[in-house]
Amino acid sequence: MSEIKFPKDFIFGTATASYQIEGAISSDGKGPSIWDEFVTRKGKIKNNDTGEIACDHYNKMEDDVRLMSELSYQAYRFSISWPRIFPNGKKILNQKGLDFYDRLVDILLRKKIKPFVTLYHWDLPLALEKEGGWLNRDTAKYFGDYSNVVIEKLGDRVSNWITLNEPWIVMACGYLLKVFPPAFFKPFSSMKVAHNLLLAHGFGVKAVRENSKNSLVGITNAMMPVYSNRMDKYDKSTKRADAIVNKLWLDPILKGEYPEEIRNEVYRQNKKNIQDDDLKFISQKVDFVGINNYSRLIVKPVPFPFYNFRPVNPKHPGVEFTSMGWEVFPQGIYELLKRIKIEYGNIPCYITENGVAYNENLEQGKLEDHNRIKFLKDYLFQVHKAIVEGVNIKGYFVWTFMDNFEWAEGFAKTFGLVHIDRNTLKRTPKLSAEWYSNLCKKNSFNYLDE
Ligand code: IFM
Repeated sequence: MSEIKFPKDFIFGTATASYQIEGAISSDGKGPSIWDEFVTRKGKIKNNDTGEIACDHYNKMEDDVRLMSELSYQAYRFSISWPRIFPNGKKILNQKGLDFYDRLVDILLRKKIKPFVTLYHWDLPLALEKEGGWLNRDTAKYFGDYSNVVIEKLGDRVSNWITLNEPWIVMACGYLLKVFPPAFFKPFSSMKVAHNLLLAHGFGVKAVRENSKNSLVGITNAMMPVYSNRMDKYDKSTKRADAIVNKLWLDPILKGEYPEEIRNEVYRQNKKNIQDDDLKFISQKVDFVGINNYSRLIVKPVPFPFYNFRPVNPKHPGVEFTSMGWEVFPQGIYELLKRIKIEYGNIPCYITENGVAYNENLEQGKLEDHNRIKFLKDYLFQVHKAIVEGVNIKGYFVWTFMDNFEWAEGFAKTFGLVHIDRNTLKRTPKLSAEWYSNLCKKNSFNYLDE
């Protein structure tokens, strides 16, 4: 059977994030985020790109939503820029910032596009970084205050909330690899960062429960199946990698405890930071989990304390990589989904991001990205297989609606269904945008045709 049909109420959407698309970094009273500062550091971003203009979505929002609607996309996952709402991270509200998202939600609903709102997709107010950022437990509390304000305003119309996007990436890229702000190397306080992020998630859940009774709330994690480079055994460092990459961000929330493999280290690094009821707070009931998946992780053991693994690239014949250098590994999404069913009680889940960057250019005004369509089909085939096997998957979001600021890679890497001309900012749907549009309309796709 080549027709792949999804359940009737399955939701297909696209995803973006504030700093990656909005631009207008100081318009209407917005304060600086850690990214506004980081992009000015020499050598940190490819081609010295910045999010100053990005896709200028702040000014082109109505046109962007119109295009989404013309393409029949059913849902839109976007994030709120915390420093647009609280320029200094706390206390003094910037009403104009809040009004922007208020309008966005109204316009989406008018077009019958379901909003999924992420409260934190990496643009921490710079003022809070100066007070210690995610190393400071208070940041989690301020996140709760900010969330209360946003949900109080939008919670009468938005019914799906995501507290944090990919806390593992926040920790790994910001506090280990130095490729994202604050660009520290702190392997022996990274578990403090993790705990404070999880606490922030708890404050986000509480804010949803208190301000929007009918809403659903979850967290979005970057998940990857972890393999050993020896392929023959699941050794200690592979287990450790899996505990840090995957379990650390789900076990405390869904099981109320840190994973056994790393528990001692988590408590050691959090001696004065963890308080008695924290795990109870972190494990308040969530309604779904979001999974972002692009590839898998293969690791080799190294003699480094705690972080005793390093990633390695596969070399087997036929292996394919995207322009990010990530292995194309569709079966990985299936493995993760099965794991959610088996290990986490089949909680409802969304694929909140999946997609691909390839090197590509418009040719005579068109972009025929057959490779992206193939990628999406292969991953969706695996998602479908998991649904057939009883995994409770509610929806799927392509990363991303339009080409945008890909963090340290600047604009060099394009994940969008819609091409953005970097000079004119003209939006041109790629062939994949049309293909996805058909999928949204029919709720199915044919594996063999386009
Ligand atoms: O662009 C990012 C997004 O912000 C978070 N998830 C991964 C995407 C691709 O790198």
